[in-house]
Amino acid sequence: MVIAAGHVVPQAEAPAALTFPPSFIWGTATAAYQIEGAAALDGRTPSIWDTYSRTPGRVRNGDTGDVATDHYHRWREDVAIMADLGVGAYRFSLAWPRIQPTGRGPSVQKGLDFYRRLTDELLDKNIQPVATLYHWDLPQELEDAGGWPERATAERFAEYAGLAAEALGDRVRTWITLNEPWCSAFLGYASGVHAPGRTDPVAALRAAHHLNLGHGKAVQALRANLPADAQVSVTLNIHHVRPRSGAEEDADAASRIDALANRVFTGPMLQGAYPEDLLRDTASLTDWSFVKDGDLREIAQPLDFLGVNYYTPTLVSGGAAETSHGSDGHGNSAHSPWPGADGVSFHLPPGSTTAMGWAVDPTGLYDLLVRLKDDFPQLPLVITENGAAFDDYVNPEGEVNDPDRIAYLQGHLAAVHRAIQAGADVRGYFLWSLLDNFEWGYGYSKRFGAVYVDYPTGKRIPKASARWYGGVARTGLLPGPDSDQG
Ligand code: IFM
Repeated sequence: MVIAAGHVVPQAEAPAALTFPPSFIWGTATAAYQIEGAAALDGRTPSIWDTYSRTPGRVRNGDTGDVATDHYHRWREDVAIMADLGVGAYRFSLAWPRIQPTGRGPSVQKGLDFYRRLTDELLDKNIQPVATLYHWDLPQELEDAGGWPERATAERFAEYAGLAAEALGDRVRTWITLNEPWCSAFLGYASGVHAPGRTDPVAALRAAHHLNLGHGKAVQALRANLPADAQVSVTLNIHHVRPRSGAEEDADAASRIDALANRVFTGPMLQGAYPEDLLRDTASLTDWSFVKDGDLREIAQPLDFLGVNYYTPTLVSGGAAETSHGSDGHGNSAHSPWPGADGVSFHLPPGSTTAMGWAVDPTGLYDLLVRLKDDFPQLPLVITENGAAFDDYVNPEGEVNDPDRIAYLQGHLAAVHRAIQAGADVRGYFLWSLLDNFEWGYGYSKRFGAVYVDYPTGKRIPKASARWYGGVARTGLLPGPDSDQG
């Protein structure tokens, strides 16, 4: 209390730090094509992203992942940075074209050795490795043979999963099959803003099914090659879809997008069936006869947790199509990534935005986690990505101060804490990303890292948010929004 002019004025007290469970896992995340570079070294062959990014006009500024952050050579330094921060886990992806270059046949020793060295170093520093098998870098030869719209790609993926587990299962205990299959299917084959850049809505639906099938087969291949205590999962970018109003047409729009974004994956993977409304909404495009007998049984494999990536909510309306938000927040294309949802309009949710133009709204994360708890009560959850891009720069003192990112992370971690209080079984959080990196169609123009990368030299500069996050990871205590930053 403060006494002023004879009155007692209540003073805002600094909010107390929030305490996370001692077993909560604090990590950072990256993906192979976004950071590794060394695109043609040690037997690696092109993936669809090499081809796509080398195609003029596809990626901003003509950027490619040829060098990226040069993590392939600087991995030891990057692990040391994580150790300094004090994070307990690192989620990275294995580059399929580095391990099995053509997507067929035996593995390449040099490719596997890179991941052996990396994981040995992580374990040495008490950082738990979490490997994602597929973060979008399909070997180009498999795309030339038809890519994810073809069933054979699911078979190839399972074979690769078995090879990877056999080679690395002695040191990696947590495995994720696919990262964000929605992006692979619908941005890759419908809107074309991701590799391979096709714009065929039926191919996108076929791709979604074969990604589901590949996931189910890969889970089985992993389990067959991993110790019994290994953890196996998938990462979905579950969209938290909100209707713009209480009108029936807006609710219908939200439900359509929920089916196309979320239930197209959670249905078969977690409940053994495609949702009826999805089949109905897409019936004018396909009869789904590419789903064969036994597929759904194969897809619905038990998982040890669900990986959830969240950045921003999705706001939609139905009725007459509008162009209020221009796109769905995933790059601009004349082609929709939402087959069968022609009348749906996308809107920018209220509030401030990140450098991606994505609304900052931690309530979306809270609502999403609570919904997942209600829908799948037995399934533990891990936030496998959350973070934000801002226009970071190095100041004359050589530092990078990023208070907006700290505020973003603080707000979202507080939402995770609230969700845990509300009963959601959230086991961990991985900040996207450890490093600034190749942000797909946006090239190097968007910086998501907790660590700044000076691309011409490769120099790493931990941002203020890295120090802040390290403090949270080391203590399990989340400071209030206005506490000293960094
Ligand atoms: O950079 C991507 C990542 O590869 C997948 N999830 C979203 C991130 C930010 O767009």
